[in-house]
Amino acid sequence: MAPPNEDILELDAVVVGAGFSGIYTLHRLRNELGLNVKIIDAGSDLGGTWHWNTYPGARVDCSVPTYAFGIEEVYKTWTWTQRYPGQKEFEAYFDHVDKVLSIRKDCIFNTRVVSASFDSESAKWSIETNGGRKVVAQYFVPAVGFAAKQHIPSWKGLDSFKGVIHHSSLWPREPVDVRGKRVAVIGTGSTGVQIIQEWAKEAAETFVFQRTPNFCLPMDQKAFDAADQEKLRDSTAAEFALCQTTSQGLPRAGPNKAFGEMSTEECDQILNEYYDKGGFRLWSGAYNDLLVTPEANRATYDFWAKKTRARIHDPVKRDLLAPLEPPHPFGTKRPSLEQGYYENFNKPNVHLVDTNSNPIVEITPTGIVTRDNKSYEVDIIAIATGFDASTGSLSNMGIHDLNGVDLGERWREGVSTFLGLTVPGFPNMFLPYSVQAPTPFSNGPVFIEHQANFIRDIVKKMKAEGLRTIDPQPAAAQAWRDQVVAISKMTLLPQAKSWYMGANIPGKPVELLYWMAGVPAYRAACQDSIGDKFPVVFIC
Ligand code: N01
Repeated sequence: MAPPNEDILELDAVVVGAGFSGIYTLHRLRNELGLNVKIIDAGSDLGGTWHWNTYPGARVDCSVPTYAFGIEEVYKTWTWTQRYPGQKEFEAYFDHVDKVLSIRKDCIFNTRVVSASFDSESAKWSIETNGGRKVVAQYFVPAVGFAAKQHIPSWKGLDSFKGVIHHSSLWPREPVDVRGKRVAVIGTGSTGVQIIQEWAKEAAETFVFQRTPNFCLPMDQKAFDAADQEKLRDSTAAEFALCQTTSQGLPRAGPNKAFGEMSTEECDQILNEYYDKGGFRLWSGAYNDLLVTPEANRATYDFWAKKTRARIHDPVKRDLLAPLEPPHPFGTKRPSLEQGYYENFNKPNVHLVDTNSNPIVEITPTGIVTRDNKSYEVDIIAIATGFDASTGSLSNMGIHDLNGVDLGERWREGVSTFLGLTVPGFPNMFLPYSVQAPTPFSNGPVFIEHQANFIRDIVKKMKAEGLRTIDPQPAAAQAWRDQVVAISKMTLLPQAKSWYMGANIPGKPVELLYWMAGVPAYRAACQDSIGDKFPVVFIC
């Protein structure tokens, strides 16, 4: 037997990414099964998306205490200061997570995985990093989230800008001072809205470049006082338990009536109540067919537009921010939660540039030029143009199948997975919080916990049955893909050019990237696959 090569790190499992899904997976495999596991992360610390997204105003818009680890030792020893905490509070939270679960000691930071391939003979993944380090492991878990690959449009002159310019998720850790400056924000998704809210407070002039309006809903933000915190301590376990039963993994049940089953008065009452209470209630739906029935959807849109238009003084801005005719059905692109977003546009120094009518054609050394030849001179630009969601990062990591074909190549015409977690030809690879799973239609940490538990259960089963590898059957993946497509066709989602549909990236196949039938049904499908169906859906 050849002596072990000391330059090669030998592990049971390699996890890529130190965010919620990577940490959960490490915790389950290492702390519960006793596996030798390491996380590799390109960043310098824990947090994943909460490590990278340091842009001004970065804040979660899914509420705590259940946007968090449902691990008792973690939540019982942590106190939140507000319902929707900001990025800094998450940094402190991940520090706390490390104190409780000892995660950092098994992390390799500032390191990027550049290739991974499976060797059938040894039944191990061989992984290489940008520093030339080699790691081998039986299990490979790219846990990179959906927002790891930035989308930066290829505007002419982008590199020529002489001022400060950053993509939102490559933001410097030291603050960018906008006082007295002319600033531009390109993009009005969740990120753009949060930056605009911050910059409009301090900048001399703020130019907002909007292509499609975001149907923002009021954030029901709340600073927790000592009494609130005490109450939360008592209720958190029950809230997490409730999350296990609901469709989106949120601590509230969804609506149980369809639009057609409600009277006009009942609809009005509930729409008003949900809007006034704030949060995503209106998106979760006043009725259960919001994303299915065009009339139901239009009723919510018209209600939202009326409420929003009343907040905007200027008629031109009003028609751009909340048009009478919706550019896409309500909720088919992700709405944001706002705090005074629309009122910012009533200030004379906050300008709205419509890049739908006049796209950006060039970035110059001093500003931004649109197709109508208007030039906007600015000192600072925030590029808030989003991400090549989910597939972008996985397709660029150099992951190869048993025949040496790259995962990006395999997905060139469309995504195919089994359960959104495994891919035929990539044995012992698991993809938490990724494609063809409820990912962005769920409360992230709660949903991720299901997937991490499933990975743990499958590894446990393999150990118990002496299996070296599992690989999903191509037929099982085809059937899963067919389900994703069939569910997509039942909804209004294909009517929007959203990142959910891959439609925000030029050349990316347009298809619904996620599985829309809810977390409990997803969990049941996972359980089925390791029960009686196991020999049918997996090749061992
Ligand atoms: O990205 P986005 P994001 N020229 O893709 C515009 C999560 N998140 O970073 O809509 C001009 O949503 C684009 O216009 P259009 C959350 O799940 C959560 O904001 O394609 N404009 C759009 O306005 C979210 O959904 C939180 O027409 C261009 C914007 O850029 C996801 O991350 C906070 C353009 C991109 O919006 C992504 O959000 C932040 C071009 N060439 C993010 N290309 C919270 O929890 C794109 N745009 C609070």
